[in-house]
Amino acid sequence: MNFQKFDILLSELSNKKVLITTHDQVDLDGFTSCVLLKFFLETYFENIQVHLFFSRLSKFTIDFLTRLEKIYPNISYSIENGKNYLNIEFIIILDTNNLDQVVFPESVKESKKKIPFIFIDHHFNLNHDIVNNIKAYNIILDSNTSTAEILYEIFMHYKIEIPIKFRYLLLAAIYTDTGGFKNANNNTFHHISDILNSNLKFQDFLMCVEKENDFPKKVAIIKGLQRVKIKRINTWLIGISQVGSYTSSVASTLLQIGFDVSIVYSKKPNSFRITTRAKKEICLKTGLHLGKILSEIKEGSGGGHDGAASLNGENSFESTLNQILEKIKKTLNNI
Ligand SMILES: [Mn+2]
Repeated sequence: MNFQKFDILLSELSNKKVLITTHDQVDLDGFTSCVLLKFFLETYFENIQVHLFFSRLSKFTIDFLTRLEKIYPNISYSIENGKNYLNIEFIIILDTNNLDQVVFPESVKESKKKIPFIFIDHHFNLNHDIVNNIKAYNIILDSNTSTAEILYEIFMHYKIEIPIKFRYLLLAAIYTDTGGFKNANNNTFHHISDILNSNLKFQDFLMCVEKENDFPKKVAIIKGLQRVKIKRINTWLIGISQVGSYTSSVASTLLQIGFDVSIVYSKKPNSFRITTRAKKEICLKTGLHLGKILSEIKEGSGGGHDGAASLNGENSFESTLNQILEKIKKTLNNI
């Protein structure tokens, strides 16, 4: 990470009223990164007003925080949604670099003032120009397995101690964003080994993060498996299926049972979502990058990583699905 650039950003932020936010349906990586950045800025600066805004937390995030608070009653992450977000002077958007995935508070939406913003993220980025985005200050490191690790490196660099409750969050963010370490790299484990200390037992943490599948999710996975269609390209297997919700759980399950690539979609009357997953092996051997493929589709708004990406769209479902499949086939056939 380029800390010279980050130092300039920090000098820009001093004495400002800053809003920190993330993508909608906030996952643990988005949540953790926001909470940590707020804590960092408030520790680093004496005079800064930092506000957090979460549009909606995902069910998994809420469940994790609830389980953690039951085991460790002293751990409390006060979320201050609903505050007034007037006169915000700078916005930092974490864990996404796609404005379509961000829901801003009403007062920010209505504000006539042009508020500058930056992204801190670990998803593939096409480096487009966006109005009010100060591109030079964006921190987009797609070699990191989570945004939380970018935050972790910031704490290390400025030698700020991370309290135990934030270590739990860091662990949870990294664990979930790497699919239980399946997509981790060597750096991920260096970070994890630093984060775990004598007060934090990995097995205690696992109890909070692992839980029995809930019923609707089980049904979605079983239906998704019943409906799966198989496409074979050389020796690679692509699984395509449809469910009402839980597209990402179904897509991950398809990889577990033997597919190399999975495409799972869910259709609503006026919108659709396509979730894709690929095994690390196929990405490394063929150069397949699902995030890149999905971000190139003009009909929808998509992006992600080489092995995990999703797209939301409103119309042209059939042609979008075909385009994705064709692009995947093309990559696999080029080998
Ligand atoms: Mn993330």
